Amino acid sequence: MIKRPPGKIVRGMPILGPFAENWENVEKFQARADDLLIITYPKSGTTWVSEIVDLINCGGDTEWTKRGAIHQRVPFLEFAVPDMPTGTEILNKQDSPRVIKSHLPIKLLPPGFLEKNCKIIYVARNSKDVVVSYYNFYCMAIVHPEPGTWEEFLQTFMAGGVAFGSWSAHVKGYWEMRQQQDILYLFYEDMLEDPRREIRKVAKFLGKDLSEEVLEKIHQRTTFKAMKENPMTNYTTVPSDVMDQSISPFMRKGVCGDWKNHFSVSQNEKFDEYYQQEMSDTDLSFRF
Ligand code: PPS
Repeated sequence: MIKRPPGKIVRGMPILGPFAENWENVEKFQARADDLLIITYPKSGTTWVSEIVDLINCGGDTEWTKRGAIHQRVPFLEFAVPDMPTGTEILNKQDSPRVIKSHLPIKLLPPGFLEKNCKIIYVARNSKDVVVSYYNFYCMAIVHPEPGTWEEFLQTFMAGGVAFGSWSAHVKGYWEMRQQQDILYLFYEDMLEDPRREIRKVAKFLGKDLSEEVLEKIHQRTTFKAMKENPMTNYTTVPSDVMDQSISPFMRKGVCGDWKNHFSVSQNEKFDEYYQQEMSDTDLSFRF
C-alpha cells in the first residue's frame, strides 16, 4: 500500500483517500432489517463495544471469539485499501444477522439502515481524549494522511478537517435521532465508570438475558488490560507496515483525561472556545 495517501472529500466529508475509491459501493450498500450497527466517531470505543457485543451474542463463549480478529468478526463498512477485500465485499457475502462497524455520520449512512430501523449502538467519547487518541492513531496507521505536528492536528480537528469530519456534527447527529430510531447511545466515560452496568444495557438492547456469571466473564474479558493482551482485539494481527504499534499501540491508554498530558494551557483555552461554539445548541454533554 502507498504510504500516507492524500485524503479526499466525499459529499463534503474528509475521508481517507483509499476509502473514497469504494464510495459508490458504500452508498448503494443494502441494509438488512436484522443488521446491528456499531457506530462511533473514530477512537471513541468502537473496538471495546464490538468485543462486548460479540461476547453477548455468543453467551460469553471466549473460544468462539477466537474465530477471528475483531475487525473480521465485526467488519468495517467503509473500509477499503488496495489488495484487501473491502468492507462492503465482506459484508455482502456475510450471513445474517450481521454486526457492522461504521464511522459514518448519520447524514452519510446508507439510507436502508434508517428505513429498515436497524438497531444502532452509538458510542460517544469526550472530544479532548478523542483528538489525542486520533493523533496517535494517525501517527501509527499509514493509511492516514500526514498528521503534521500535534498543534497542526488539533487545528485541523477543530476545523472538521480530519477523516470523518466534524466531531460535534457526528455526536449531535445521532443524539438528535436517538428517539426516532432504535439507537442505544453510550458514553465511553460511563463504560469506564461502571462497565458491568453498561454491558447490561447493551444486552438489554439486544434482547438478551445475561446471568451474573456470564456478565462477569464478559466484563473480565473486556477490561483494557485483557483486550490489550488479546491478539484478537489489539490489532497486532495487522502487519506492522500498516499499523506500526511501536509508534503508538492501538490499545494505548484506555483512560479518561489523558488529554491533560497533551494540551498546553493555550490549546485548552482555544479548544474550550471551539467546544462552546459547537455544543451551545444541544443538551448533549460530556465528562472530561
Ligand atoms: S477505532 O480505530 O476508531 O476503531 O478505535 P476505537 O476502538 O473506537 O477507539 C480506540 C480507543 O479505545 C480504547 N479502548 C479501550 N479503553 C478502555 N477499555 C477498553 N477495553 C478499551 N478498548 C479500547 C483504546 O485504548 C483507544 O483509546 P486511547 O485513548 O488511544 O487509549
